[in-house]
Amino acid sequence: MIPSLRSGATLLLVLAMLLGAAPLRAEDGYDLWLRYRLLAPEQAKFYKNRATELIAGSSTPTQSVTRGELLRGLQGLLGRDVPLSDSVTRDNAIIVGTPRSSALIAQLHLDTQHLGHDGYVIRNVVVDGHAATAIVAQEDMGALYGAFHFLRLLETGQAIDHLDLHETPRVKLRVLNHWDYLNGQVERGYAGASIWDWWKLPDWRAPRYTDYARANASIGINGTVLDNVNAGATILTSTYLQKVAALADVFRPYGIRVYLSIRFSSPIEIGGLKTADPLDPQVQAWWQAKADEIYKLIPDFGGFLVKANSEGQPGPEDYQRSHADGANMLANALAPHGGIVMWRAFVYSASNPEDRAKQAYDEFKPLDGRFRANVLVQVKNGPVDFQPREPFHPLFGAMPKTPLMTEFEITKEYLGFATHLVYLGPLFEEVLSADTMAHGKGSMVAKVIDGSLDGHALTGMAGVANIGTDRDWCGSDFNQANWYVFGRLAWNPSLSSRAIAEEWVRMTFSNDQAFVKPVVEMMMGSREAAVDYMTPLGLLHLMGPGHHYGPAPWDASESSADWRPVYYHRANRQGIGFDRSRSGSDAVDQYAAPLAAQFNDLKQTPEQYLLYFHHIGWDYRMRSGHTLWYELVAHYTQGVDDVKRMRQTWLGLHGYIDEQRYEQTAAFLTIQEKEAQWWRDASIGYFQSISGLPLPPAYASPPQSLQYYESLTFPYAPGFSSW
Ligand code: GCV
Repeated sequence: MIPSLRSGATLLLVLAMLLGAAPLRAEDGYDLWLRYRLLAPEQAKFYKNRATELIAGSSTPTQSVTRGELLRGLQGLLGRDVPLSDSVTRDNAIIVGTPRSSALIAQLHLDTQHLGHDGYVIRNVVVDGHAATAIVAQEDMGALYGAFHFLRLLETGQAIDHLDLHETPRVKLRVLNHWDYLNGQVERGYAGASIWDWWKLPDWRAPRYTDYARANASIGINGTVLDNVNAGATILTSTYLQKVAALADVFRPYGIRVYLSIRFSSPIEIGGLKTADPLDPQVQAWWQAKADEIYKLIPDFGGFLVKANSEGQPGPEDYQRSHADGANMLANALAPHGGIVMWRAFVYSASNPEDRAKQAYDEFKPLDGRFRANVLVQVKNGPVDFQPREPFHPLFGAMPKTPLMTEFEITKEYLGFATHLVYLGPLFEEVLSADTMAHGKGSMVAKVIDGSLDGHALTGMAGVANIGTDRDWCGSDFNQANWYVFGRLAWNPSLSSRAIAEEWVRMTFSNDQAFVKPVVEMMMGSREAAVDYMTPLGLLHLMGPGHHYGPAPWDASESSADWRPVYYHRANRQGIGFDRSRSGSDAVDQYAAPLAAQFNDLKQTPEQYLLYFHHIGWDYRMRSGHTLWYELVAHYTQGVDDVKRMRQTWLGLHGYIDEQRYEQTAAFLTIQEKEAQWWRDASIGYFQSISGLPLPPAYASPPQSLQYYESLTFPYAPGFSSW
């Protein structure tokens, strides 16, 4: 690590002025983590001496993009143009390419076969008697990923003298899922409208599409599903496929494949058929013809994502066929073209009296081994629905014959929308590092996802995008970290969320340790803070009906029982929690035997999942020695205190970054503090009305009546309407 230049904000300002640059000029967040701002003089000087010239081809679109990125990055970070060269003319050149594209790379005789399509090596080498840094790959895409990695080293102030880095992604399909409608609305989107301007496509290809592809490539994302899983049939019409093809053209040099969410009943809606029965030969022929049409326009089309027989979407069960029948029919149509199907396991039905948390497992576990080789089953990280915390989904580890993708929600539907600062890295890491025990100890979810547990080559990770037309893409600067951490973990699910937070902070804001350290601490604690002020101790789904904003533990207004908060917490005079033990819904037995035994036993259940698995008395003694009621109040209060601390931390960081981004974060933290307090007060007020217990001494009563909290309404909350 190169030593940081200074420890106070003043010196940086002085240096910036000496350099003649406007100090910390306002930024609107558009540049994400690819800002490439001039490094501190000592750092820039150090790297300049190690980047004297650039040797990079440009005979394919991806090569051109790679070369352009290195030129742009080096110019920005070092403050001067790095000359391009065809041969090594001096020490410390940067050479990038593949043995096929570059004679210089070929003469290094590095083994690149094992790097596959996306892998790369970054190594200090000697070429023609000169020291150089080589970014070497087997394919162009690997070289682009390597170039981004190299620039990241500079942006985060890493040493580059003894490099010997080998990287290959552990997951094959690293895919964003956009919940975007063709009318421009984004379901659960809090960053403006959809970035796809369908009306102007295919003729107008907005520059933002290229910036989007570039940002994704920089973190290894290699696929995007353009439309909402609640899909209409229109996306498959010829008119729209032309538009999709235009986007695919823009994304191709960046290694991003396009996928589509499809509506299972499309053969009826746009094909004139009377049925969408997957075993009907006419239906099968329709999908085959549709696949042929798509691949004529988009030869590298990725495939389909399908939400079927879930929340009102049509599906194979409408014809008494199974999910496997439906998925395989689509997979047959795509297979000749190399396409795949991502079939979602997010299924539950209000007419099924079974615990909602059990329904996906009940339906999919028996289908293990019945899916075609080009089908992945896409499973949400938890059994209910992207809650601030829930245990990992019991399907992980339970379907060894089927490749399972995990689906994370990057957009913060249940976590305070755009304004709350909640870094999702710890949530993702908690799930990926959870041990399913499917093949004994060490059977982590990450190993299910990367295929190593059961020997699958087809692997994937999906994240529901938080991207919209806002200048900063994600609705707040800190929400960008959630896009970033998703990509980095999809590349390597074993990375630490703390390390990722640190590199993101350095690239997005500053390399100054006096800024980096407290901000990383703040980010790392932010998810737990949200769990505490929203749904501590295993509670979940207590958000307002429909829009999912703010507390509504009292709510029973939803048409479907399993959308109602009261369904989830089951609080009564005696106690609180959903009994999923063997004496309750027995969801515990969907987990591998040792975990089932642990979760079934109240005393052994981790307290963070307590009320998810057990209904227990208000006076139950927790490990702390306090009663459950006391702990509940303490957790809610702790969450608020944590946010107060986050805000104080940020207030102490004024001057380290530009005013524009500083001020917005400060304002958003003020909103978060106010709303954390609201969550705490409303929740405690409600649960107290049920338990009838006094607040523990030293804990403040809610300032308003429960009726007041219940009376609040949120018309036009973003991300939700009647669609
Ligand atoms: C796209 C939850 C969300 C819905 C979402 C659904 C899904 O229910 O609230 O907006 O629909 O999950 O993942 O399909």
